[in-house]
Amino acid sequence: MTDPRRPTSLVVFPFKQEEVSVVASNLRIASAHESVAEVWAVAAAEDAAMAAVQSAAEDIHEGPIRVFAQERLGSLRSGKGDGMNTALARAAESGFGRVHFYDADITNFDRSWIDGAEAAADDGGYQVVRHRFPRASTDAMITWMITRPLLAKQFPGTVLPSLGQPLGGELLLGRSAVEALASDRFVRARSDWGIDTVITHATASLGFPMYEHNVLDGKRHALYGRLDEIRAMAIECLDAAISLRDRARPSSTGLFAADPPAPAPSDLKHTVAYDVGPTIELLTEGWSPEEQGLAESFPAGLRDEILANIDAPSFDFMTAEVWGETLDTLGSGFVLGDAAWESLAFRLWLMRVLAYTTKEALWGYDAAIGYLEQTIRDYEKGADHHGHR
Ligand SMILES: Nc1nc2c(ncn2[C@@H]2O[C@H](COP(=O)(O)OP(=O)(O)O)[C@@H](O)[C@H]2O)c(=O)[nH]1
Ligand SMILES: [Mg+2]
Repeated sequence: MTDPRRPTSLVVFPFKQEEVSVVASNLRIASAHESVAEVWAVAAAEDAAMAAVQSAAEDIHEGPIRVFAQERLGSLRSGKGDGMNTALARAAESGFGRVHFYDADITNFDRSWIDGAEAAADDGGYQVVRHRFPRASTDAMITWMITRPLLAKQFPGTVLPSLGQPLGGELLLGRSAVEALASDRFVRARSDWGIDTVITHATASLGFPMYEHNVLDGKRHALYGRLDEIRAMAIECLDAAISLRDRARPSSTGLFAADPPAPAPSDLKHTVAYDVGPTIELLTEGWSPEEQGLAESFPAGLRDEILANIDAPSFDFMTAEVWGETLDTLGSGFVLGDAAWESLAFRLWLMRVLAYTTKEALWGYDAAIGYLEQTIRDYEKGADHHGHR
């Protein structure tokens, strides 16, 4: 029997290049929590950013903090996945009862994030508690346009299309989930931005009871400007979602519960999450003959609309339905690491994001989010309809 008063949770912050004061504040908050036995900050590399966090951590005395660099464990670009997998491997060998992961750049992190996850794990016995929070209607464009549609198409009728934030990096894993993930070779290989997608799929398909917990004030963190700042993330998350195609289907009877939907804070309702004008310019820049050739292999109607972007930006045609067909074509052709495929996939995603931003996103927050949710239900229904698994 473990002593219920003894803290047994580990909190992990993967970090690369973040504001040191923000990281330090998060380390302090986590290590001061009475459920937390230890805090780990896992750096992308042994570099100046790691040294700065290490030095800041030396001034924190609330509890033990370890700062170390990630190991090379996976087979793709070495990124956040190696960071999370390094922590999972070490945690599986230690005695922690639970492991929390949080992004290091959250500026409104406080003890309520830990409380919320611990409470769901205590009360409901959930092995996986995922934090979910409201986002601006033009934020989360990888989640809404890539990950959720592909989960809906590939795993209709399971828990996966219902998850609000399948890419969320804020979650609690119970001991069994930590051990299962640490010994999962498919998860371990995913060293890049695809890690969150494969962890979400793995925990669901292993049948761990799962809970989605609301963080009412939203997650405040570093935002971006032109969408090419998240180009690698979009491409790697696309590849990760496609890579699940032939993986296990979660049973539809797995235990899943979530906090009820909650209203978004009003400032979020008026935030435009990225710079639209400069992003439009990316549609026409730098088409290579190889990329053009790939676009020519798309279904006839679609092909001409896509290729029009060589001369002038054009994206109104990329409706939810057309995007669904585009995802199908990407699903059978896209090759990670192939420059022409990456450029084309990124550009197609931009077309979809811009089509939505300049039309449905203008309807106001609640209507826009309602529309996005409906697109996911439609992708899921369309997949059922076509007898997809
Ligand atoms: N260990 C490690 N952490 C990373 C790496 N890349 C990003 N991170 C961290 O992963 C978290 C999420 O990254 P962020 O850029 O905030 O993604 P976003 O919030 O989805 O835009 C942050 O804490 C980053 O510092 C990496 O290569 N290794
Ligand atoms: Mg962030």
